[in-house]
Amino acid sequence: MAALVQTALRHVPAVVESDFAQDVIAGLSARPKRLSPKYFYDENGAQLFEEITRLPEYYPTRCELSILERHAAEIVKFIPADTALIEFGSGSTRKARMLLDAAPRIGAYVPVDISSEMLLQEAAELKRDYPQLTVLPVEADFTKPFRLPRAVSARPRVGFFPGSTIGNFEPHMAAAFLAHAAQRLGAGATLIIGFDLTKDVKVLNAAYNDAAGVTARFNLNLLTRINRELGGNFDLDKFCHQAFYNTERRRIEMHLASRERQRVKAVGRSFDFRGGETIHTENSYKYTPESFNAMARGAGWTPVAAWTDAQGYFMVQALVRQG
Ligand code: AVJ
Repeated sequence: MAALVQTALRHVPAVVESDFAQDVIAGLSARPKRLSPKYFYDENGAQLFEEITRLPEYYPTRCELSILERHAAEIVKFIPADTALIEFGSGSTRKARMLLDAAPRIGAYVPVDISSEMLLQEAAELKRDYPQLTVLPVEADFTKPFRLPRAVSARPRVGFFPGSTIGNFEPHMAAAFLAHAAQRLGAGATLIIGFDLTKDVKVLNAAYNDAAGVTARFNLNLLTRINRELGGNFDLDKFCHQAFYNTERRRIEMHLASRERQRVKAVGRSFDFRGGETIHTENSYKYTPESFNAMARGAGWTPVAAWTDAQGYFMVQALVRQG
């Protein structure tokens, strides 16, 4: 009996310990079912997201790039000499490079990202292109507390959080993130942050329901990832992508809807789906300049400047820490 128990224990796969495994078990056991959008970004998901950013319907990336391009000189006025620029969830360094080019006196660049492969590769390429710059990648889930490298403690600190990633957080979590960022970046800190604005519902819905179906593949890739990494048996033909703007809550919701009643296995467990039941995979909150300012003020920041694109679709703001 003891031997049997031991054998069983030895065969418990290591994945049971991972955050991903735990979150999948909890999320698929919850009512309504849910999964965190942070798990979209495995290698394939990161690639699909890059593809999304080039879709004609997906305006946020283009709008933010146009803002950074047009206003870089003004934006970097909020970045003191020898600053450590700390980017949350960097992925590609394309946007940071626009600031680095406009403010060559930035002393250190600290990309913080959950996906180590892309992080280290991008950091190495940046180091090559900016030999004067100290590059200190931090592999961490920036939604949780993490330590800044000791080497940045003597420098002024500017946070950089582009891409409207903050839109993925529930409003109370977004406020908590901003408050933690204020603490972590310390006295005198600045935060440069990009967020998506409310707009015509047709424009919003089209951005998350592209004609080429890339967003659908991006959403469904979460199931592929569970199949591969957590021994799942999701049949992708039995789920479909759903995305719609929830006007009351000012957010795009993405779901994966079960086309029929079915039972699926993952992480060694079974999960039952009713026909039409969904897994809620993402919220993408849209703000008005006023609603964002109110949240930032409540979290210890003072908005000092804001820039938008020609259509008024997207906003980049500079915030300075209160007190
Ligand atoms: C990376 C969170 C900004 O919310 O628009 C794009 C992710 N999801 N299409 C967004 C996403 C579907 C994106 N963010």
